[in-house]
Amino acid sequence: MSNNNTTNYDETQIQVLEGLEAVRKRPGMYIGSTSVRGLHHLVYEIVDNAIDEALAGFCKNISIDINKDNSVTVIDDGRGIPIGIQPKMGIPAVEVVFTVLHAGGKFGGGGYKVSGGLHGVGASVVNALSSYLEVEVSNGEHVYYQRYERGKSCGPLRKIGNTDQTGTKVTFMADDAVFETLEYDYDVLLTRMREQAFLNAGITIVFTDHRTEPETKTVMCHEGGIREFVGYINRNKENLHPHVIYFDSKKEDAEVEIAMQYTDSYNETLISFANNINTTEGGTHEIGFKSALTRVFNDYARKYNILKENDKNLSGEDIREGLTAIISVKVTEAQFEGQTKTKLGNSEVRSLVENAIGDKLAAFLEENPAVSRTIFDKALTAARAREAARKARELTRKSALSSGSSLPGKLADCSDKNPENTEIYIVEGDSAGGSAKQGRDRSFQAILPLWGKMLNVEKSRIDKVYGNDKLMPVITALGAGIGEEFDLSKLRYGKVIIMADADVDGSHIRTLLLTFFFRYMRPLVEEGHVYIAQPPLYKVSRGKQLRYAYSDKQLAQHLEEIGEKCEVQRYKGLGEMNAGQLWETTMDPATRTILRVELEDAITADEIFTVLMGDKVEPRRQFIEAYAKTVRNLDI
Ligand code: 28G
Repeated sequence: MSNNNTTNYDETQIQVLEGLEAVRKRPGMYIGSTSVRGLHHLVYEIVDNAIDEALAGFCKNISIDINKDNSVTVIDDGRGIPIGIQPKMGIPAVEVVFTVLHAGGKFGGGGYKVSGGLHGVGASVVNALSSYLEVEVSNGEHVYYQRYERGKSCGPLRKIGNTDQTGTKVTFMADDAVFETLEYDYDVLLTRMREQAFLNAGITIVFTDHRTEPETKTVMCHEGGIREFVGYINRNKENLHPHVIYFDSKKEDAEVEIAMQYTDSYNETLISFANNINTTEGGTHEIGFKSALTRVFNDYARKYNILKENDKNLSGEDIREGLTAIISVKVTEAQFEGQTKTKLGNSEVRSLVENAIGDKLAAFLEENPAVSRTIFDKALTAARAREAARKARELTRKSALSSGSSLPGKLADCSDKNPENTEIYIVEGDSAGGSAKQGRDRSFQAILPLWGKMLNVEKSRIDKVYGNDKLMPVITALGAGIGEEFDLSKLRYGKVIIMADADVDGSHIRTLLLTFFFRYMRPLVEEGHVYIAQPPLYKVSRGKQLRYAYSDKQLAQHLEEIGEKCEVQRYKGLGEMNAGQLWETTMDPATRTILRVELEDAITADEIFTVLMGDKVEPRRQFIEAYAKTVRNLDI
């Protein structure tokens, strides 16, 4: 990428758009929310600035420390934010960066900024939302220091010492009057930092959590960049070829890198970035990649008679089965579109990516005939499965038409048809299903009982899903289809609530269903429609007094409050509650708790499902040991 604009970049270009007051009034506008997510965004914003300095070629090391008191310190060894007086404002540039909204040129154009956080906000937003922030700049001669409180400087920039180093150090304490919590989640931050270390080959990121005893420290440096990223994502999967395929291409104002590797999985993992921002909504870079891949593979298959004259072309999905690919593009004038501004719009990027991979992928196939054969075998099997699934789908449609109803026989539907009001309980076991049907409010609650062994979709293709007697009722009841055809707007119930026993079997069913939703109805999970019911674990009674406990802690509380002489019943399953109790404890919106299933990010979720439901036993054991917390969250 060429940075020919950087030379014109001077302090006069900093645009003053709004005061920091606006940020404090409406923090959500600038950082998305004031939940833990927004809190994490503060860290991303500051780290992004350090990464930009690395991208500009001046910084090699970045450290991030979560301090004991939940303040955060970020240090880079770049040039140091300029301390010279900015003519327009008459204050040091560093003070402008921290006190003037949109300073830094993200919006002004002409800047070198290519990475960026949620809404392209910067250091001044972090400052505005911090009870205090301290910055230290080393310019190779002196160290300068300034402190701010709630965005306002506490005094002028001061020279506090001498140094032969250069760099920037920022410490901030998020404002507890703004944020719901100040408790950072180390794993969430680590995932993001690791991603940045992969995307910016060669920089070293040291991430330390001082809240634990001893401190938790992770050092990340990936000389191999996104090649290593693919290897990392595939580390728990079975590869079809040992080396990650890699292409890159540079043009004047755009740069593209692609790394890919096939595994024996039935899923596709395509992750794309534009200017280091994860473009979860896709965009022109993904389109370019997919069309090149489809074209090159079909050309090769024709040339070597893998596809005969009368055979149809392989579809893109068939060719991408089992593929893990990362696309990273860097463009000077990135256009972000879509609901969450994570879709790349630049039209020129499409052909850039297409051309970058075309020739090189064709060459790879020619040079690796054995690998090519394996990939084609897989794609051909995928194509046959997809065709079988299509036929099965037609059959279900026809039988639904002839029987007059497309809804499963076991479903007890609700009378309201507006998904905004309705919910469906997917209930494990016939007897619990019976109580749920009796206990429910039939105006807006539908019940679908499930029983018996559920299909593990992690180990089967889509043709096994169609016609599966456990999953088909779920698919038809929800009414939105599966896979490529899934259409959230057709969803028949706004809330999909999984209700299973609080034991090992129940947990297994929950995980299998969640895996199915994640692999075949991902928007359902992403848009927050999936919930887990929380049945009580104990009933505590004494005379006429009756209480339910949903955890051991709560049980202890109840026992303390109503005394020793009470009766405790431990529920082993939903079936032990009668209809009235089930309603009261687990289904009545006024008294129940239900947990919404949230995806922190798709990459981590993919990893969790791969490891939990896949073939490899050792990674599963390690995972459960290391991430007992995550598994609990997932399978609450
Ligand atoms: C440690 C926490 C986060 C940063 C720099 C370096 C420069 C810079 C940052 O400039 C834009 C351009 C010049 C005023 C640029 C230094 C050019 C020459 C920089 C960081 C506006 C800001 N020398 N390092 N910003 N300038 N690290 N780390 O924030 O005119 S921000």
